[in-house]
Amino acid sequence: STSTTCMGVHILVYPYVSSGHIIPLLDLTHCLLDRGLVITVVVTASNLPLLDPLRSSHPSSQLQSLVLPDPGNAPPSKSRLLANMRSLREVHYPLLLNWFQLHSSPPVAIISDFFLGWTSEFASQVGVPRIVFSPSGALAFSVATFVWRDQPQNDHPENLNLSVSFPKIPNSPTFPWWQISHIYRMPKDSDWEFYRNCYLANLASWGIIFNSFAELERVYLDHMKREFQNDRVWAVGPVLPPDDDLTGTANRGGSSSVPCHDVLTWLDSCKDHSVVYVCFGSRTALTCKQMDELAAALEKSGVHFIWCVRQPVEQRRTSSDYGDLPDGFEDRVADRGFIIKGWAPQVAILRHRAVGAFLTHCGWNSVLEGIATGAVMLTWPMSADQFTNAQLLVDQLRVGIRFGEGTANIPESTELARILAESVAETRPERLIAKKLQEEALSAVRGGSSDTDLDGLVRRLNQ
Ligand code: AWU
Repeated sequence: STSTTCMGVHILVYPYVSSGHIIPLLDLTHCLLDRGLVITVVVTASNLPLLDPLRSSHPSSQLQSLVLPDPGNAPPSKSRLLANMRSLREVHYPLLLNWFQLHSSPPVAIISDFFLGWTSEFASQVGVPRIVFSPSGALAFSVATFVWRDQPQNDHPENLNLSVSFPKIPNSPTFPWWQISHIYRMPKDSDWEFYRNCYLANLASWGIIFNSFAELERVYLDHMKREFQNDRVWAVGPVLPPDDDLTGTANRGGSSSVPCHDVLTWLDSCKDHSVVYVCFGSRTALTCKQMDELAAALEKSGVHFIWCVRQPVEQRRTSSDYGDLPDGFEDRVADRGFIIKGWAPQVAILRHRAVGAFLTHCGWNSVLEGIATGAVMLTWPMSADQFTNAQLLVDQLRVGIRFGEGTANIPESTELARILAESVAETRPERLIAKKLQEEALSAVRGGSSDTDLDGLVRRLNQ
């Protein structure tokens, strides 16, 4: 890494608390530290252990943490996300202001997650630029901008056509608005206002960093450059721990529920590209129906698989809504299935030569990790930007195969079994595309477009 003599400026990095947001921003922090910046990371007490891999590879003269309280019981909001967003502002704003004012050499810029729109107001109060970090792609961010800024009052999303608003995007899908109509159906109450102001603050920020790369989303990144009307739009992804950092990879985002070594040894016994890895991110738990159809499909398909089964993050609905593995399933598939209940070492698994396909909910980190490891992607989007991400994979990049859609569209297990069995065939057309995309992703972060953007970002910060 950079010698400590050429120390860069001091910046504040402020991730949003959930895994899908803090993991990529900590990976980016690793890259910024390697380029000599001095960084203070704002972290809640429960997330502090996630900094361990960073702290073991960077001196405390360069990396500090500012531990602030976990989001408490915020003013009542319909969703956990909004409750957290409000609570983080309520509790952290005054503490952060106090820290800034007392600091002997306060940060010269703030990089904060797009769910922390209020940090724009904070940044202008302390007189430093705020840069948004988007853990989602430029397409998803463009759609959100279109929805929250250009069409806030429109109550008939069905008659909107995305291609109208992005004329420069070839074959852009006519966005299936029903998938985000929940945004439109939100009553225009204080929650809606808070969320919309967050997005408007992001658009008014000094600049934006995407965990994406030019070869993947060029048209959408160019669209965002027109939106921001400046060159302060950087695509620096896929931000991932280095291949040779096995410890950092094995414990990325949390310690694995099974020893990483056991999973990799099991994979060593499998043929190249023969295993389907199944995981729906850090928060999604499957309903009973989804669980039953998927278990039956994995059983009927005969494929080797690793299935990371997640319990609900919070009992938003009664536990009967969530599925458990069918009785006897684990015994019946013991010869070719590896079940992980809890947290899987996802990147270590995807990097193994035996993994050929990735059944994913299309969370943006999983999309990038699947692309960076050359997996054929089976798409089963569940919420948020996952539908947009699935469209990008299937309809535009042609590296994805549609598997399911939310809890409404659950195909029958025999059909799913066929897709699973075909996904690991060497002759799949998607496999060639996946290989090409993987090469583009890896070259972007190894001296290519993402490295160039990252160097440009660091130069601007050091100015
Ligand atoms: P990912 O983005 O794949 O999914 P979520 O956790 O659902 O997070 C936003 O992140 C997405 O755009 C949203 O749609 C939403 C959210 N992981 C792991 O290592 N082991 C596990 O068992 C489960 C997950 C890692 C995985 C990835 C992250 C999940 C940006 O999806 O490698 O890095 O956790 O993020």
